[in-house]
Amino acid sequence: MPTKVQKKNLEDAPFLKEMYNAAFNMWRLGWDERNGGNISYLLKEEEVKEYLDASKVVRTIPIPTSVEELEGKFFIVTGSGKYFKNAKEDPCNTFGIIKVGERGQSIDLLWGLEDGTLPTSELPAHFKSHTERLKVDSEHRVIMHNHATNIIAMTFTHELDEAMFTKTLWQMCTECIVVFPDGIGIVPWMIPGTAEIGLQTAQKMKEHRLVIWPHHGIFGAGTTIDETFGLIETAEKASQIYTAIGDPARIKQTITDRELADLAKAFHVTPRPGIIIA
Ligand code: 2HA
Ligand code: ZN
Repeated sequence: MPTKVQKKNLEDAPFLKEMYNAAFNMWRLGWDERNGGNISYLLKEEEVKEYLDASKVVRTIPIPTSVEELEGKFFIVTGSGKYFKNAKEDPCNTFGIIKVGERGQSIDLLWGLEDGTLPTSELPAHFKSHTERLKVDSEHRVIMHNHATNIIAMTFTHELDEAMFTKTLWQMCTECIVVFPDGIGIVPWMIPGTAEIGLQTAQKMKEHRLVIWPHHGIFGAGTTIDETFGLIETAEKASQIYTAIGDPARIKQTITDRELADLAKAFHVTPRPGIIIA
């Protein structure tokens, strides 16, 4: 008789720990007040199957915007209305493990969201962004959204021109151009949670791993939770410095275009064209 392989305890899964630590840290940093923020993390099938029987579906949830390209893929996602403050203490209600169903028209919940809640309200933006990032980077796995305070502040005081915004951030800390040479995408102000904001965010994700929602927050994409968190953290730090400076007229010196070009060369990154003139 074939012996059934014992599944490991999901509470010990490294991907779950990464999720609750990221969510908790985003709250701790003041970026996710109340139920703000959401994360989705593409998991490998083998990874999920160590912990779960993928044929055991808890419930099937229809999704308004189909994502055919993601059919059969597994994700761990944050739940709608969840307070990241509680993420560490309440993982089985805060997070859900889902599999995208046939033709990407529904999702099967395999674990979590035990109180009956739905996955994040920003699922359209997450799914469409995953689709676009996977086209440009086969290692892509994480989409993260939060309400990074100084990024939001800067969307009131700075022009919302992508090239200008990117250049200002690059000038605020030496490491910025190295961490996000692809620059920042910015969508117009829109109603959150809609298919439209999801589509426009994903369009920007074709060329940028950071997309700003004016007066709301930021989306980041990356290959790991740490890398994605670090990307947002770096942009937020640059915005914090911009905001600490206050009136840009107070700036007496900055990193010059020549220096930005030298930095990019030294760290072997290609800055998005049309931003620095050197
Ligand atoms: O409620 O951040 O954008 C979670 C959000 C919506
Ligand atoms: Zn939000």
